[in-house]
Amino acid sequence: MRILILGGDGYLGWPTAMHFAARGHEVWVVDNYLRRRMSLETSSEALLPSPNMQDRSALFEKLSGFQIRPIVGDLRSYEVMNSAFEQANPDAVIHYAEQPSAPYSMMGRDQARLTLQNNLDVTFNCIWAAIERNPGCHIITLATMGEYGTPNIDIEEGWIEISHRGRADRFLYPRAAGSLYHTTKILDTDLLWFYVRTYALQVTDLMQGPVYGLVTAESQASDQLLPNFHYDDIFGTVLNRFLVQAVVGAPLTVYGKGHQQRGYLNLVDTLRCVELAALTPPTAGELRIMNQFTEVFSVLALGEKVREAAADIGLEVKLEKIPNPRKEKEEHYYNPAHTGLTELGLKPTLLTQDRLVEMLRVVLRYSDRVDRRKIMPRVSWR
Ligand code: USQ
Repeated sequence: MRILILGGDGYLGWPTAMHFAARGHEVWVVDNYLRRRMSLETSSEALLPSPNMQDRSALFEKLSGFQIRPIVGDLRSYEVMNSAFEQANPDAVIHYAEQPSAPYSMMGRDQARLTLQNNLDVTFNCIWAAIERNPGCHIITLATMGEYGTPNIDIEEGWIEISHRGRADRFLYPRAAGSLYHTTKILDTDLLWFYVRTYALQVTDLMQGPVYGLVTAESQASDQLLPNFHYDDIFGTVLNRFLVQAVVGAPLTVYGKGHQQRGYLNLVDTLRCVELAALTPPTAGELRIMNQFTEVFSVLALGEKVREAAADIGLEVKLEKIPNPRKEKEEHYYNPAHTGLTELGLKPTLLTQDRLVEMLRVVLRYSDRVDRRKIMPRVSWR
């Protein structure tokens, strides 16, 4: 397949590019380094120094023989999007090109506006490039489980049948996000759904939970191929943060009561899920939605797992409940469905003690780069 990856420099975009290239697909990646700039501006640099896309692509080609074609440009410009579509002529577009941080989107008006405009503009341009250039291409968007929030009923995969006054119909599952970032993902889904039903686009919306991990099959050739890995309060997801905190002997930052539950998945499963989606496109006029996670944990349960794994390699770790900087339910019902991707063939990479120890060992190699000032929450919802 010809695959165009929007946001190909990111934590998920770069490993996805290598994953597809190593399987013989033709891959183009586009990025404007927005996340790198935001990290600098907020003093939230990643743990590992990662070469830029051009250098990483060259290194990947040298080590693996597979090519990744980088395009540097801002996809908020329709010209850039159109030109990327022209060069790649994609069978599938994988859209990661969003401001991905909930805390960043809650810093203030400017950051909220950037998140709203960037995320919606890129999705809009992607839709229009598909309509005007490649109406048959499959758009795969990375949405988020956070669109659903934590309702007091079971969460379905995207859709729900509602019976009302003796009649029934199928609707998008009700959404109630907990940050402006998550709200932009709801707006993305609504935008896609409008264009799917009006222009018969083919779209897969993957509702992903927080991702953890850093090593994938392709990055084993060189640490320079590892994705950008954040442990700060703004761009780091909770388990990645806990791994770093454990390694430097900082107490694990459990927000509030720690009973918040989410559906988590390993980075390698993100790549596999996106591949499974790409290999089985929906029909024209279908918005296929799948919940993309493998295991549900509370924050406290995650912390306990990290504590136990760290003890295995002689690290003593404490959990510390700190005031929750976010507005979120700390005690709630959580029962989301997630059968779509397993039915397509996903074999989950579960969070075992061994895998945690493996990740801790990689992070340990970089422990001298950890800046402890980036660990405690700096952004509050209040
Ligand atoms: N949390 C802590 N301690 C920390 C960091 C987070 O207790 O040090 C808690 C949060 O309060 C939250 C949970 O852990 O209850 C998950 O937080 P997170 O920062 O790992 O994830 P989140 O902000 O929701 O966002 C991340 C990605 C986002 C993706 C989302 C999936 O940054 O791009 O969409 O995970 S989901 O959470 O399902 O919406």
